[in-house]
Amino acid sequence: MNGDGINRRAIQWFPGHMTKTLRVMEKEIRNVDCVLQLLDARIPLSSLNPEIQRITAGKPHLYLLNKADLADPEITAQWVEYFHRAGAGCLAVTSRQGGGMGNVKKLILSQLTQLMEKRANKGMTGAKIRVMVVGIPNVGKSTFINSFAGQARTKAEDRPGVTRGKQWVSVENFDLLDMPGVLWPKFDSLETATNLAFIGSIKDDILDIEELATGLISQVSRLYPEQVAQRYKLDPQALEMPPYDLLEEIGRKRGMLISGGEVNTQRAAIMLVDEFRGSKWGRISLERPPVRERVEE
Ligand SMILES: Nc1nc2c(ncn2[C@@H]2O[C@H](COP(=O)(O)OP(=O)(O)OP(=O)(O)O)[C@@H](O)[C@H]2O)c(=O)[nH]1
Ligand SMILES: [Mg+2]
Repeated sequence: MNGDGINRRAIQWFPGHMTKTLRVMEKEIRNVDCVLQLLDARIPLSSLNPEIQRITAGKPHLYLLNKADLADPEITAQWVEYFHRAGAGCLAVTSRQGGGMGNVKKLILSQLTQLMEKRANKGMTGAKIRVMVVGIPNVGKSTFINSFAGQARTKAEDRPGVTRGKQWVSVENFDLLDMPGVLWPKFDSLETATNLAFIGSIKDDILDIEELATGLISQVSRLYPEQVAQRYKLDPQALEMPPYDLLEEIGRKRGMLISGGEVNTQRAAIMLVDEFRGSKWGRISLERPPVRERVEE
């Protein structure tokens, strides 16, 4: 589809350092008691890394839907229920605001009751609980660890690829392992790839910003038409325009013109992507849980 056109080959991002991270993870998994996988609350399934699932299978595994402040709260609640129905521990959190960390601690402890009992029987009550924190690039792993610790202990910035090597952080009776963000070598669908690009988990330098912006605006216009129309003062019908025309229209409205009265679509595209990521469009979930199948009686 070229209207929403993001090229599958261009979007696949799996540099050598990610292969290395997966290897480190394979080695370190033996040294931890449980895994916390951070997912982006706006795209819980697209941000769930199948390579992490494979490597960490066999260890207690919890899911945190991070950046819940950016997602549609109703949809996030549905996702939490979706994970619970699948028998998985899951919480929605906003690491940047630091709330809810007490609940995360409780959730970890509730998953590890057997281990704690075993340790108590051996008189090892002082042993720390080792937790590996994993997830896609830029999902907020380091920010989460800083919130959990109540102070900045790791470097966190708004771009993928900030954490470059593993780092242990000790907090009370927990040892948390911060890992570099990692994707996987082959995305199962173009939708997964574009979702990851929209939220900023794929390096923007390798993407065509106009393709990214047109893909984003057409997807969000389908899901949250009022929010897009309101933000850019558009008639609801305008959202039905081909995405590139819509990009031009928005750029024109914002006065992003170059000589001859043409719209600077590059600038408009950068603005759109930045505003979406900065939650200027409101709280938006790009992905919804699969419709629940009816259980046969
Ligand atoms: N709005 C919002 N932003 C968040 C939240 N958590 C983290 N961020 C932001 O997301 C960006 C990335 O955070 P990091 O903690 O560096 O992400 P990371 O997963 O460690 O990234 P890598 O080390 O690059 O894989 C930063 O700008 C954070 O401030 C959150 O709950 N809400
Ligand atoms: Mg990090």
